[in-house]
Amino acid sequence: MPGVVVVGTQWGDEGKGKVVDLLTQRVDAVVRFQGGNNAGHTVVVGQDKFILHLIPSGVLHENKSCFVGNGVVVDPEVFIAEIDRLEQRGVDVSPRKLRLSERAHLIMPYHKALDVAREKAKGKSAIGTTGRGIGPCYEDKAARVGVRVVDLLEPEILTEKVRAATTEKNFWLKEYFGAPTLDAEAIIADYLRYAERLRPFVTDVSVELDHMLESGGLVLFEGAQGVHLDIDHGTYPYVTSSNPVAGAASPGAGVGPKRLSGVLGIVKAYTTRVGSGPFIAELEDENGRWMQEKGAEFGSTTGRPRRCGWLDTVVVRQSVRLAGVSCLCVTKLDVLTGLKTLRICTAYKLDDGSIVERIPASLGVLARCTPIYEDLPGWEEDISQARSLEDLPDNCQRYLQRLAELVGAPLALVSVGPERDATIVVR
Ligand code: 2SA
Ligand code: GDP
Ligand code: MG
Repeated sequence: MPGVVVVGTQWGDEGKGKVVDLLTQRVDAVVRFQGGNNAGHTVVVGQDKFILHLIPSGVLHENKSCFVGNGVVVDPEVFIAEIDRLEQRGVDVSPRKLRLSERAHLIMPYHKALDVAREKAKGKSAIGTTGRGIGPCYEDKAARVGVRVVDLLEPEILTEKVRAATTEKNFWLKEYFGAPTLDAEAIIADYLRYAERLRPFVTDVSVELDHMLESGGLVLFEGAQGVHLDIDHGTYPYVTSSNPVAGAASPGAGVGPKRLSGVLGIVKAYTTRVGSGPFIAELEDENGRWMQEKGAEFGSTTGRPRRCGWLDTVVVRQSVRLAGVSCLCVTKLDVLTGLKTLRICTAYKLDDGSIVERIPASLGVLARCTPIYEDLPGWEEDISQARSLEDLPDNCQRYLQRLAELVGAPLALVSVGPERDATIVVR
């Protein structure tokens, strides 16, 4: 399997960071292909906890390559700070190991200012973005006025682009949003400084990956966010501005689709969502609070509390289809230990009594849906030390079996704690 894609099958924060770190030992390289530093991927090694935002979650391993692909939007200040923080903690993040695509788009200060201003102006209908400038950066990319990593190495082009963009963005910031404007010359000076730090990391990621794959190397493509935050397939407009589906690894890293031979879908054993938008199986009772507390469900980037709910297999089944998931990794199963009855949402009921098994495109229709649940008995036993399926209580095994059955993909891994070794390898 030359290229395996890891994707979140819900609304992100399924535990992709843990799984990517764990699987890195089996591959040669790890690649980010979409999103930016809106992502927060947590890796726990012994007593140490690392939260990665832009740098691939394989970085803690020696002698593995890490790539930031062209599909990622890169805030250079955050990228440099992340390198420095990791280096201070003894992690090798040299240009020998970490490579940055020359085609990746840069998040600029005006992207962050516009993200925040737009959310504020939306008031109650705000998306609940991370405020990191992700949307406005992808907008500029699509509008063909974005600033790319390669522009950092050509100061005249950088200067021209930043001056033009700042003039336009200042107009919107001041005239439309009543927000403070930005100084183009100060931005140019900062970005030219970042250029000197970034220069050694910059490369043609597509070419390097091609060499690696041609010579039999194994590559892991690390998705960020989750399929239901996908700009095309998610709960639009309550989505992010990239494509977290597995297929996006091809354009986002510059590899042909035939290189992608497997897709591992990460499924949290219950559901969480951070930010606004529909969430049919959401709980606002003691069960939801249980998941929030036991699962420590706070945003890894913004610290916002995550909304919690029962496992929704309509959501996951749809992701299995959209991302072509070949097998599953179920995470945070340990968080459910102690709940008497577990509910699994198997379909939705529309207010006219009809059954809905796919998420409707219309948010109006979705708002008329309520969950149909199947109840399963819970378990009391501590499962955090389980290392094989047989170590799990019968009811826990039943829950997993039913999950796999309902979503239509086989189990490959089960995670029972944040640490690397708190994992069951099924197949
Ligand atoms: P944006 O900033 O434009 O991408 O926000 C648009 C929506 O996408 C959601 N989003 C996320 N959802 C879950 N996890 C994410 N990463 C962080 C984490 C989030 C955090 O690991 O916990 O710390 O708050 C992430 N990034 C974007 C976002 O909430 C909006 O709903
Ligand atoms: P990601 O964005 O998908 O990488 O997920 P996050 O890192 O944002 O959130 C997942 C959280 O759950 C992190 O704090 C992880 O350390 C933690 N975690 C991952 N797997 C497990 C697990 O199996 N059990 C428990 N209790 N925590 C886990
Ligand atoms: Mg996260």
